[in-house]
Amino acid sequence: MSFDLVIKGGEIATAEARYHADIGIKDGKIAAISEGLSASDEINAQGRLVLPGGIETHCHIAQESGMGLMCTDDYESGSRAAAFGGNASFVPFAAQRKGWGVLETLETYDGRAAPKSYLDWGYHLIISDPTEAVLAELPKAFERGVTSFKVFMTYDIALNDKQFLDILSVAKTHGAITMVHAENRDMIAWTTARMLAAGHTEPKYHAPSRPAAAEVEAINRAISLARMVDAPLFIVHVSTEGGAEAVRKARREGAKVFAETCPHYLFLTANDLDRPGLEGAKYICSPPMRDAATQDILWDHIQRGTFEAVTSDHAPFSFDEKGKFANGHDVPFTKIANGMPGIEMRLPLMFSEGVVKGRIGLERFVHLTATNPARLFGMRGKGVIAVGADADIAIWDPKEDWVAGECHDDMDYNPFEGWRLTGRPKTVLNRGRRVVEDGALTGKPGDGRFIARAPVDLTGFGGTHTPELNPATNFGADIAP
Ligand code: DUC
Ligand code: ZN
Ligand code: ZN
Repeated sequence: MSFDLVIKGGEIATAEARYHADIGIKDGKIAAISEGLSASDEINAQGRLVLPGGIETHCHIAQESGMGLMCTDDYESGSRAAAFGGNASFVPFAAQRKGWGVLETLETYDGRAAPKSYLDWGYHLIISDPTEAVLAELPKAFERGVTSFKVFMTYDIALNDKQFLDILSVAKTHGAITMVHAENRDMIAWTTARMLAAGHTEPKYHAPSRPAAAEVEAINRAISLARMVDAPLFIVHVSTEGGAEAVRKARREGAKVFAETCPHYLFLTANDLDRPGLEGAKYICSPPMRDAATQDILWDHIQRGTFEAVTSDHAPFSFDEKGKFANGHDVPFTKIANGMPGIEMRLPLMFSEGVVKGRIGLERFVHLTATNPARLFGMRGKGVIAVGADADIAIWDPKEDWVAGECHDDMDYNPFEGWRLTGRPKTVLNRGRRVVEDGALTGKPGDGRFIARAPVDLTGFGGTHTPELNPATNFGADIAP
């Protein structure tokens, strides 16, 4: 058999196993995994780890914030940074603006992504205006391979519970999964108003303005709604003990409830918001970081399998008047752009602080950062090293000792700057194309392809649950029997 490229002599690690073998690649796919393979084009992976390329399923790229502010990274800089961070594909959001249709939204994002992305990409469709017309148009999203939605329970784009149920039931009918930003809007509004009235306007008040209770309440409510119609639910950026416990309990009881947490909840705390001057603004993100005790609890949930994924929630706003301070420098924390970068740091942080420090095994690292997101979000042929799969591969130097500094995004800060880490992705292939090789950019913008995703595959994800809502008799809700 002839190959276009062979990766030779590395240690392959998947979500199940570790072993030494060569990988033969042909036409962008893995064609053979064996010993003694050769080709005229070879990558020497001696002493290196050969992993499924990371899949980043929570990142904001070329997307306007709730304030209407375009984020700092477009598909070129965002996918470039993702690749340097060991990712071979990503799934940013396509955000419906009020009044926009479904296809209008997706086509707008196609125009932003297709000419620029170094990596294969898909979209989660954010629904902020679920009118009858939009609900009727949603099947068009499935036809195009957009099989996940995201809704908000906070901000101006928050849906009410009826609208949330509409989305859940349409998603269920078509085999999609609904993601949710779960924080209680009114609890936050109430707390924030009191803080501002008391003159508490600095960045450090961002954290107490969004108390853990607001997240826990919203997660429990989101779970109740999803269980009522037996629809799959994915809770993004869980930051609290109560939220993680609610997910765990729901899963134990057989509900199709899944969740992620993010590196900033594992490695940073609310104290970072209290850095001198306006430095704390760099760490404003929602939900806010909590405390060191919560970090330990979230790690414990990672170890116990509560989370399906660890994602970056890359939401880049530069530390200047185009980003964080678009409303001015002398403004309360509520007017500072919300979000932090992290797409290039997610995998190195999880490898160094998770795998190298013995908190998680390498197999779980692969599971949380590639294999499981691919499965949950219908990315067939990605997230695995197997014959027939896309040759999406990250080759790591597991021993490199380095200090985090500037990233390859368009941002002017890295919240993890100065962190000393062990292990670094060196070469990343997307469908057999070298995007990054030995730490240098070799890919081209526009080489990535749109990933038409399959419906969510829940095989093996635990028990089933009898919905209280009987579609034959209750309210005519549009759910599958
Ligand atoms: N939610 C996100 O998912 N990302 C950035 C900010 C936010 O509120
Ligand atoms: Zn969010
Ligand atoms: Zn986000």
